[in-house]
Amino acid sequence: MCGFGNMKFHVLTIFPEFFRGPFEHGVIERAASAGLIAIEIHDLRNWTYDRHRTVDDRPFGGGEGMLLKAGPIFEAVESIWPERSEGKKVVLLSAQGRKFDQALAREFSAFDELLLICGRYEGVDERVAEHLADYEVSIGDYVLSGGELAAAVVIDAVARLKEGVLGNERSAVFESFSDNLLDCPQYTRPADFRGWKAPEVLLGGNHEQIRQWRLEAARQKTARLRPDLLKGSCYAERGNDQSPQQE
Ligand code: 9D3
Repeated sequence: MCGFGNMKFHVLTIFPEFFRGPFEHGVIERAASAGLIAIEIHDLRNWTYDRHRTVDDRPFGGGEGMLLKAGPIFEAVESIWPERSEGKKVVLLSAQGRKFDQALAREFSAFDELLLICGRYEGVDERVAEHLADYEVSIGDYVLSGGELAAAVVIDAVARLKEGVLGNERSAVFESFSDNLLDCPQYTRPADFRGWKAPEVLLGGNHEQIRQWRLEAARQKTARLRPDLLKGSCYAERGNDQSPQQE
């Protein structure tokens, strides 16, 4: 576990309705009900003062599309947090950001409050990244329509690291990516499904054999699907001496 005490997430968005769904299920909903985390959604248009509640404008120098203006975003953050402090961090979700990963999720889980700004349109006035945000974060190398889904991903990954959010404390500690290996393949009943058999070794009670099979199966699956994870891992140099695919 990383963070102790409860944690508050603020989301600044032009689509507040988007967040009705994602946090109303499972682990995150239970953590919010138990008061371990709190999530507040803020409509960026509350910090506009014109008749059309304008949040966007055309880019200087020309170019496609519209940008989110700096003004409403700065005013929103300054009214949500009249004072900034070490435990409060502003995170801009943008396609140009540093890639989010489990290490950054752990770093975030140590803070008291996060304020996530969701980009939209073709982007956000750069002064938000330069002078307001503590972090500029992307969730991966693909194009989304905006930062809302990304904010939901970040909140999910961070919230579940807080003390008490998962029923079982061990789950967050012994998790995939903690040692550069994917989880091992797992099977449940029936042992024979449409002729595809669960590995025999898992049906017996030899725990040492099972442990060895799982490690080797995880190593092989990681090598096949995520060879990038194995680089620098202590499992990278192991010979292909065991064969988990056949029992
Ligand atoms: C001119 C090129 N633009 C469109 C293809 C760049 C661009 C602008 C705005 C690309 C995406 C977006 C909206 N995306 C996000 O705000 C975003 C995002 C993403 O697209 N991918 C991964 N993580 C994130 S976090 C926010």
